[in-house]
Amino acid sequence: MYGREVPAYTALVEVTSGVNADALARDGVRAERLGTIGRVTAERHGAIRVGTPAELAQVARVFGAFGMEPVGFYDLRDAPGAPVPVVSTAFRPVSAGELARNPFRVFTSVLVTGDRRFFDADLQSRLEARLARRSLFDPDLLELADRAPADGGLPPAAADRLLTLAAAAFELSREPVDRAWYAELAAVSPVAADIGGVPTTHLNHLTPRVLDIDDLYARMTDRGIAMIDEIQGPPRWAGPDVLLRQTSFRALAEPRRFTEVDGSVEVGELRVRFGEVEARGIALTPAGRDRYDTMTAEVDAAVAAGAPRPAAAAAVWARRLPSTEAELESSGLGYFTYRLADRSRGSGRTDSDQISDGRQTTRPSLAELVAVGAVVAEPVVYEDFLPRSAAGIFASNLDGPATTVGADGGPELDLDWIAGVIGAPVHDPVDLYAAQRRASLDALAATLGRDPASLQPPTGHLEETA
Ligand code: OOG
Ligand code: NI
Repeated sequence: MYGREVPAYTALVEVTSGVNADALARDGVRAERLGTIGRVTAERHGAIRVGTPAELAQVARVFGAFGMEPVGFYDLRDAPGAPVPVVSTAFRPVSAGELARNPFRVFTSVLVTGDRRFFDADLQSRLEARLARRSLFDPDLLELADRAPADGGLPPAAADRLLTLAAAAFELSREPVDRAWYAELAAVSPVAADIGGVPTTHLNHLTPRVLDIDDLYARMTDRGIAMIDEIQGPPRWAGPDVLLRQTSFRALAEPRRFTEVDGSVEVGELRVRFGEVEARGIALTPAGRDRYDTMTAEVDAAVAAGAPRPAAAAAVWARRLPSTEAELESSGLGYFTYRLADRSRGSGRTDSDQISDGRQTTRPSLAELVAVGAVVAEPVVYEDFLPRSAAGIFASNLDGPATTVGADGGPELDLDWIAGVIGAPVHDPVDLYAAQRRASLDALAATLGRDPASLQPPTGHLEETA
């Protein structure tokens, strides 16, 4: 559906497969360190935007039918230089097994109509009145979506109907757009216009995963496609891939029908939907994330002082972050899972080889087991988003930034607010990564016949490399 609607997306997917095939040929098994080529090829994230808490609650029901649960909270309203009047969460599978089967997530934003920094009282009430009159989802879709998890699945015909209705719900509407109303909202925020200025929601972009985003960027540029100025997120560097790097090309003009002030219908165009691609790296622990935020601030300061960003980033990253995956693990800055080494590959001692310290023999710590190769650490892939990159992606694709009208802070919204709206818990990404790591340690402890409490992951306290 999306490829038919946005042919440039198909081109992006083609270039992405070319880059991935070449990375696989060049790097062999290393290319699949953070995901099999099968998973990486299938992987996508989409983005949608809705207008009200009630619409968000319905979105949660639709994605719930596909095993996708809300994870994380992103507030884009005070993004520096690029405020967007929305807060967001992402719907995705939460277990590693489910993610392997369905590597699909949807970044979902809801308009904050009550935020006075964007909407005055009059605009708010007209906006809310319009939003209250529309319905994004067919009642049959919602009914089937509720039935799927409740019944543990749907019979094939009902499942097909669920898929058809769900895909249709995210198609671009062919209904004419009220030109004056759209323009009024766009003057406040182009994202507000894309949400409240049209009668339905639609997939804003659909993002494939690429193994070498620098190569992708160069190939798209060679094809004459204007990419945004910089890749968002971590810079290119020689150390391990962490978190998420993203880039996009500017929204393409799409024909849309407009109702004019005199009531006539004219064809015009809107630039709203764009192409985005991403490369995923290792999930960082809270200590690692703090480090990342510090590094980002240092790079910004160097750029503000006149340094070119790539050089500034390279210097800061080389100074601040361990340059190998093993050090990222031992420093406690990244999330890893642990398993017993495959002994047939002769990869070292096992736990039965106790480490003797003087006269006493003690059971080795996790760090010791990893150091001697008895236990193998595998990186946990970052499955979520980065607020600053999200703001950058939003901003780089809009005709102008949001204009804020008032200085007062908007309503305080957080993860619990989204949970209240949806009527179900919203996962904190950190809890999910930590639980995945803990589960692997518990399984390892069971294999070794040890007390799980004796296998503790490294805490992120390593002194920064000088
Ligand atoms: C969402 C922008 C954020 C990402 O990948 O960070 C996003 C939107 O444009 O609706 O998709
Ligand atoms: Ni995106």
